[in-house]
Amino acid sequence: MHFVFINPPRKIDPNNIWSIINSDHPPLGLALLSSIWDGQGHQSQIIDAAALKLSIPEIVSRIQPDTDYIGLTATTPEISSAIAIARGIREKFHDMKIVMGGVHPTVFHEDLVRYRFCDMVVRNEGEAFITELAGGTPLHLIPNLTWRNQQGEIIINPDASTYVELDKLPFPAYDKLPMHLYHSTPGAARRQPSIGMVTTRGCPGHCTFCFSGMFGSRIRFMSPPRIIEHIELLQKKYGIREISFYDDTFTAHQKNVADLCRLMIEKKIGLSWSCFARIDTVTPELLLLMKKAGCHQIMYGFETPDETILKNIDKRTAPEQFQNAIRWTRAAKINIRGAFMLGNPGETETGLQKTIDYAKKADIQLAVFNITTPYPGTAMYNTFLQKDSLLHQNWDLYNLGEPVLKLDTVSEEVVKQYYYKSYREFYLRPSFILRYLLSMRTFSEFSIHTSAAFKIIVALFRSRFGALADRTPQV
Ligand code: B12
Repeated sequence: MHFVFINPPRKIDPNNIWSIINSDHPPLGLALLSSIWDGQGHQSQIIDAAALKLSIPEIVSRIQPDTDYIGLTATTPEISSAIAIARGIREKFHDMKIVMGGVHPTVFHEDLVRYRFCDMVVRNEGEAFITELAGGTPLHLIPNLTWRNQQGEIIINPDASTYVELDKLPFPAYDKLPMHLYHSTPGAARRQPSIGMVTTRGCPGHCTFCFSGMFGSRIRFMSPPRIIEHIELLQKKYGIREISFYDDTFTAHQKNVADLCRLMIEKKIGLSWSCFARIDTVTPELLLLMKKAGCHQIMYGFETPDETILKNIDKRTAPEQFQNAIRWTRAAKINIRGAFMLGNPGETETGLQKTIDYAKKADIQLAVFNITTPYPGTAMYNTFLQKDSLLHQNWDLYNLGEPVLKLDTVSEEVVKQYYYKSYREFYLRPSFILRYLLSMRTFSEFSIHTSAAFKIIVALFRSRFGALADRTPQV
């Protein structure tokens, strides 16, 4: 049987800063499912329409009539693209079975099937579904599946009782992907070619803005030897020289990270890398070891220096902890990319300025400012939905650059203005520009970062007054 997996193209306003700073990351979920499907004796293809920048008609024209299943993945801002692809395919091939999965379909599984946007939705992890379908298990016995039977009834199968063990998974089907097109976020990679990797699933955090329900609250890890095997494959086959570890909290299990670093050093793996971490999961010793193993940048989610807001979003960190994490990281000679949120519940105009001032004063080398976005499935989304305080449900605009929350303490116009102000104030400081230029070590590093910086500056000036986008829903 033939499965075609599709990563939808991104629909993002070119003035949105994320259209410039987003990485091109391989659709690892789809690539894993493709590996499993082929491993059971079937065939599959992956169309990474996001990396290839394909239009909907171009995607539809690549589908062969003998395809049995179409598999679409979608985050919230990608769902309208996924639906448009499904419609295009339906018009041409009436009987092809369309399956959706990923974060957004997991939350809206019933609606997507009920309104016939697709035939089935796989909730949460997709590996068990693919294994069962490939082995011929009838649909009613496949866990995590929401589907429509022949009578047109919606059936919601029970949740799986277990999660997958990461070491037991095959490698993603990299050979089916346009590997030359992937790269890390500008500013995150020192060397090219670079690529993103995910070595854990689940998150012990409780942040109200994050959808961590997908993979459960118990965090699962790939073992250090398996991570090394994976890295070696990427190095040998694709010449990868830098990895961005996109795990929600790479340092959640300090012993695992320390073991991985020791293995990297012992095996002279010769890789440069960056990761995401929580400020309360690092120690001076761990940071020194990470540096020795090739880590040159950590992204910390500081979010805000305001203690009350940190409590409102259940971040479970305190501003006093920021300083230690920054000092230890810089002492280990690792750069910091700070992530900040603007427009959280309880935010005021003075608070917005305080966040920007904090970012400018702290010893951090890069900063990312996002407008708080309550993704469906999160506690924040549910709270604001219940009190009728979501400004809109145009999923295309759930992109971290448009206000979604109606706040009593600050208007959406002010939040949007401070969003652009944050980038202007942080990045257009002469001291920042000089320090940044001096930190470039190679011409390729210089050209990659400078072209991204140039695009950001153009976007900042074009959107000088931070007008709000048209919110008419697309779907
Ligand atoms: C790497 C990453 C990125 C990368 C690449 C995104 C991508 N498309 O792969 C970059 C930096 C580009 C990115 C961008 C954004 N991201 Co992001 N990202 C991640 C991150 C950290 C890892 C993704 C990953 O590779 N996971 C590992 C793979 C194996 O899991 P998976 O893709 O979910 O697939 C599994 C299941 O979902 C399921 N499945 C998925 N698709 C399908 C399809 C079928 C047919 C089936 C059967 C099953 C199935 O099976 C897979 C195997 O179990 C996740 C958090 C996380 N830990 O997953 C956030 C996450 C997906 N991102 C998030 C967000 C908010 C964004 C942005 C919207 C932010 C923005 N700036 O606008 C953009 C969206 C742009 C885009 N195209 O996605 C949110 C999504 C929330 C939401 N409801 O949309 C997440 C969940 C983070 C969070 N906790 O809030 N992101």
